[in-house]
Formats: sequence, structure tokens, C-alpha cells
Amino acid sequence: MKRKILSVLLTAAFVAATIAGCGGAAGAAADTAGAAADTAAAAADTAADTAEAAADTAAEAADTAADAAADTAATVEEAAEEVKEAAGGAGGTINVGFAQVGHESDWRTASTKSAQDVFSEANGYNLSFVDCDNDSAQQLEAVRGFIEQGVDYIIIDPIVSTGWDTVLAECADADIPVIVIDRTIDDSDKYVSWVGSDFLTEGKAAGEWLKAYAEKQGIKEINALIIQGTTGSSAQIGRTDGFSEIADREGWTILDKQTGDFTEEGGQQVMESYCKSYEGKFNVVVCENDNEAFGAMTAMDNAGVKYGPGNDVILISYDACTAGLKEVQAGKITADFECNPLAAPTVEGVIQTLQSGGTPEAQILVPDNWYALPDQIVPFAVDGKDQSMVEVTDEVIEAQY
Ligand code: GZL
Repeated sequence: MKRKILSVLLTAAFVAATIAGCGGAAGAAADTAGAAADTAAAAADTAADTAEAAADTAAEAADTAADAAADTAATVEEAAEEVKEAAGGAGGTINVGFAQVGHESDWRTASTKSAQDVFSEANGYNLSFVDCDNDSAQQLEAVRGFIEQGVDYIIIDPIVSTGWDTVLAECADADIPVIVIDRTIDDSDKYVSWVGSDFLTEGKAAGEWLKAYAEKQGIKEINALIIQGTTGSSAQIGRTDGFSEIADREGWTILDKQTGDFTEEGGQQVMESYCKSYEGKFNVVVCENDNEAFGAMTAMDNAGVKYGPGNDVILISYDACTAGLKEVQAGKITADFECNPLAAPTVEGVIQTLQSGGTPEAQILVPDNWYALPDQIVPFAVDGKDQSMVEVTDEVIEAQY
């Protein structure tokens, strides 16, 4: 467009100049026309420059607007992503970090599988699972790793019950809700809910059952050996305290208490030592989980100690895992006091409550049962509350975890 204007004006100027060359009125007119053409050409130049500048300005404004629009779109997308992540189960994947104790027992295996089954991709979760190998330092490191990852929720089964307040404060600062499962945390309340069993009641139930069973059997004196769980874990503390409370009340003798760390190897090592140190002096062995009981059975077999119904030694165990109930059915473990490992579905309920803006219960107990063969089932109460026992059958074993 600009070129065209210029070419017309220049032609006019050329014509004018030609006429001017002829002299006289015509020449004057031509001069005037030439001047007008020059003025017009200059005006056209200015207009073109102005138009160009306006075009450049418009282009810059367009670029700026485009950039702003792109930024806005990105911000909106980020916000949408954040809303989607916050919505979690409502269409978004929920990121869960689980710091598990370790892999020390059948109970732990069942607990881990329960969590992996519930917090699956198919159910809308992304589970970051860390087996902390019974190492508290590793467990604290795993929780801090989840904070770095920016998970939506953190589940902790605490190896021991103390040393937690600092890292839980870090979770709170990161606005990540913590749910404690199974064992308890006793030196901090910076978590949303605890889901687990009542370990003190488990210990008391074992003691009250033993009192009732010893009376039925006409056993006048109890000399017990205890193989404890991981020292400082709430499961160990509760079971030891609960059983000891009944022992003290009944005047029983607890010859020794040593930790088998909830493992079969640990149970065997401690029982081998007991068989040497207390040969012929004990008539009750209490193992604070089934895997310790399996190890103790090996040690007593090797030492020629007879245990189980109708034998010299009453063998009491906790957890009541499938393998433990099989030993009850085989007449090896006299009674088994369950600690239910399948808490993950309840934990998911807590997460869904939080997702929908609700407030979950602070403490949620999962139910436990007590198991024996018919001849070892006796009536007893715990804290004045009558207890029922489950007869171990093939069907019960089949249905166990
Ligand atoms: C109890 C759980 C214990 C089990 C053991 O709730 O923490 O840890 O009794 C396991 O088998 O190792």
C-alpha cells in the first residue's frame, strides 16, 4: 500500500517538474504542484512511519497479550492440577507414603500385603512403600523422604513408640496428614488418627486365661518365662505390662524376661538360653508373637522339653497368624491371642473421610480374638468384661490372615 502511494506522488512530482521546465503561469502552477507533491510525499512518509510504528506497537502488544494469556493458561492449569490433586479420590490419584516396621514376622507380611492390596493403583492410589528393616533411623529417613516427595498422606507403623515429635512437626509444617497404624507413638500427638489393637488388653487376656486354665487343670504354681517383642515397641510394652499385672495380682513367679525381637531366630536363641538357665524350673512360656513361639518350640524340642496341652509346659503366644493357629491345632501352642494385622481398610476409611473434609476418629480399635482347642477353652473376663474364645478348626485356619 505504502509503495503505491509513493509511486503516485513521485509521478505527480515528475509531471510537475516537467511542466515547470516549460516556464510562465504553467511553470508556477507546476512549482506549486511540485511543492504540494513534496509535502504530500513527506506526509505519506510520516504516515507510513506512523503506521509502521503503530503496527510494531500493536504487534508488541499482541505478543505481550499472548504471553500473558499463556501465563494465565499455565496458572489456570496448575491451579486445576492442584485442585485435582487436592480432590484426590474424586478423579485424582492419592499419593500415600507408608513407612512399615520391617519384614520380621508373618504378622508383618500380612500387614504389608493388606496395605498394598488397599492402596493399589486400581483403587486410585499411588503407594510409596518403605520396609524400614526394624531400624528406627531408617524409618525417620523414610518419613522425611515422603515429605520431600510431597505425598498426600503418610502412614507410619512406628518401630518404637518414642523419638517422633520432631519429624511429625515437619509433616505438619508440610501440611501432610499422618496416620499411625498398629503400634503407637507415645511422645507426640501430631497425627490425625491411630488405627490398631489394644496390646495391654491382649496381655491381660493371656494372663486372665492362664489363671482360669490353671485352676481348671489344678495347677497351683506358675513359674513363667517371657520372650518379649522388640524392646520399646508398644506391642511389647502392652503385652508385657498386661500379663505382668495379672501375674503380680496372682502371685505368680516370672523367672525371666528377654527380647526375641519378634523373630523366630530371636525366640529360639532366648529359649535355648532359658532351657539351660531354668532347666526343670518353668511350667509356662509366654512368647509375644507367633514367630518367637516357633523358635522357642525348636529350642524346647532340641532340649527335650515337652510343651502344649497335657505336657509339662504351657506355651502361650500372640498374633494368631495362620501358621500360629496351625500349631494350636497341632497341640503345640496352648492358646494364641490375636493382634489383627488387617487395619489397612480402616486406614483407607480415615483417608477418605479427610478427602471429603471430614474429621476421622482419633483412635480406632480393630477387633482381636482369642484362640484355643476345645479343651483349652475356659471362661474368663478382662477388666470385668466376659471374654469369648474361638475354637481352632480347619475353617478358622483357612479364613485367618
Ligand atoms: C503388633 C505388631 C507386632 C506383632 C509382631 O501389633 O506390631 O509386630 O505382634 C510384629 O508379629 O512383628
